[in-house]
Amino acid sequence: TTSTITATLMQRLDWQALDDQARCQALSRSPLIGDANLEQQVKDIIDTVASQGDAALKAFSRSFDRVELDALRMSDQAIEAASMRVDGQIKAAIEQAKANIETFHQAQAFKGIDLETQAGVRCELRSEPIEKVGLYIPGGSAPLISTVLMLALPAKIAGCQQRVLVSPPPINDAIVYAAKACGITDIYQVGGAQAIAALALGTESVPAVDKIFGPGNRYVTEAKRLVAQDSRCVVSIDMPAGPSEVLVIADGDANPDFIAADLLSQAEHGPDSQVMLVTDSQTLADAVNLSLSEQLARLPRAEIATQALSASRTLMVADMAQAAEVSNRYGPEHLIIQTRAPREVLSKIRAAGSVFLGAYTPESVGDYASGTNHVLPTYGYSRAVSSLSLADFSRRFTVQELSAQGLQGLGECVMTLASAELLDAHRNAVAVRLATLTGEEK
Ligand code: HSO
Ligand code: ZN
Repeated sequence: TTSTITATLMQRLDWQALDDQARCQALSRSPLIGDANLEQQVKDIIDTVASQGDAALKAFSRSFDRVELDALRMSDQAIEAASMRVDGQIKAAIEQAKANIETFHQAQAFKGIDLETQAGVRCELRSEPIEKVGLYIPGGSAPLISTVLMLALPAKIAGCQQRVLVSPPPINDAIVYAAKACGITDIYQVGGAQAIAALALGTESVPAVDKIFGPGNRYVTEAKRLVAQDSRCVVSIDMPAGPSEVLVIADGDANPDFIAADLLSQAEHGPDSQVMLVTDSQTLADAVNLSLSEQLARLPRAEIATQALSASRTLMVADMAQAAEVSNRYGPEHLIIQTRAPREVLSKIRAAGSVFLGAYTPESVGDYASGTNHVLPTYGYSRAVSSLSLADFSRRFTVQELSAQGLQGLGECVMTLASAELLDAHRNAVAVRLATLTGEEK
């Protein structure tokens, strides 16, 4: 007999009983907080930074962060002092994570392409590092030391010359240490939308960059979206960002405590985090629910996690093939597969930011230290956007070179297409050259 009644923490739905509209609903994310007020507020912040530069950044720090700054840039002595205060065990953990992340990202080096598409027509694909990059590290209740590694290491490996890190003051000592360990020398104590504006437009002390990376709250996300479209600057952003999420595919063999722990690790990120369990086992779903309530009780961030769980779902499916279908439709940021044959399920997976296979691969290992990047597409963008990689810190460009013989072999084709497009100057650029070549032969 069951003496304790455990409340169902996540809404449970039977996938097969749902019609298409209900299935859409079951996989929906909470709407991104699209408030017109937010856009106007952030626009005002960007304009103030544009007109007042450093003075604006200091004034915003005074009112938003309650910090009085004399210098925005951290001095070498301040970086050194902060690093000294970091515990040895944390330093060792940072070193181990760093080594793995370096290994995995170094292996992503671009190899280039150099070939002939037809005789005498040489085409190349080359890659160059983006020169100036801005890395945003959020402050707040959880100082994301790991995000420093995930951004600064690929930027360094890619060869980006100027790597600027910004974070709201006071910057956590371990963040400063990690930045230094990853070769960052430019650290600015500025956060929020004003930091994004500074990186996009430049101020007296903060240099303008070519691309801005990193997660942040809704002000930061909105600022990234706005500066990417601002005619006063030419700046790109890494990817669109929404709240963090995980989907777990599990069968009756899975360990419910492991799954509950994984769901909670994502749920503790924020009240808007979303966690999904997709399983064919009623027994497992019940056991996970029980374990969730037990583990929740012991979590310092229980309140945040409980809120996240209340907007999360357990979906009952017929089998693992259907579980993969559901996951592909959702396109999760993180996908954990805890089943008898996880690689069999993996072979059916089309869209996910990062995948974690088997009982001994919690999402946490990828968040910190396995070597993969934790900056991943959320909100279903995994259907079109890739997880952050070395390629995001460089740009590709092409080169072509034709020999005389090459142009003779391709000229007719180009002239025909140019004529068909009614673009005579294009046709002539080939024709004048071919004329000199026939001239030479005579
Ligand atoms: N799960 C987060 C990354 C993170 N977790 C950082 C802990 N620290 C988004 O992928
Ligand atoms: Zn995490």
